[in-house]
Amino acid sequence: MSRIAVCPGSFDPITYGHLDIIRRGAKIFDKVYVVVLNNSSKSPLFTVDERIKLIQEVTMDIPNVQVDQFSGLLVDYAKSVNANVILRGLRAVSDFEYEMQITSMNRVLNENIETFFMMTNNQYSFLSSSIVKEAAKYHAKISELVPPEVEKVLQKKFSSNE
Ligand code: COD
Repeated sequence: MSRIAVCPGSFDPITYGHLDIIRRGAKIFDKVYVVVLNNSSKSPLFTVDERIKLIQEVTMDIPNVQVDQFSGLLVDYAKSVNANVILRGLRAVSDFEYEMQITSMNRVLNENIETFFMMTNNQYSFLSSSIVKEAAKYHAKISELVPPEVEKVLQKKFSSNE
């Protein structure tokens, strides 16, 4: 049986923290679907298509990663691609409460899908898309936080918004 995982997120935009979880996950699972969930409760900076394009660009060298999008229930998406694992990253304790709630709910919705957590790399424990956007908005140096492709589009976004 293939080990297929879904790595869901907003990825608005993808950071080195996300990329680290995706790379490590791709060594454990046969296939990893990186899925941009179109979550209506957030107002993203990047469109879903822009986010997908960036993820594709920075994961191009990982052959068992496929990028996709989905709106609706994550467990339904997982089922549609025969995935039995949801892959998530954990940073501070503050992530735990939210993750526990979503994991428990997903288990109620589909008890055959397991959630697999990977602890953040120490180097990226503080890193989130929100912090990167905030820094980019004020033209701070972000080259250690996001891949060059992402840095470029963030700089463009914030220079044209002024
Ligand atoms: N180090 C390690 N992991 C990281 C880092 C970092 N620096 N930064 C982000 N991550 C991890 C996050 O912990 C997460 O696992 C993943 O990367 C994606 O992060 P984000 O911030 O892009 O996306 P989230 O966490 O806001 O996820 C958005 C979702 C919509 C995917 C999520 O809220 C979700 O699964 N919602 C449930 C949807 C659903 O099915 N609802 C119905 C049942 S409740």
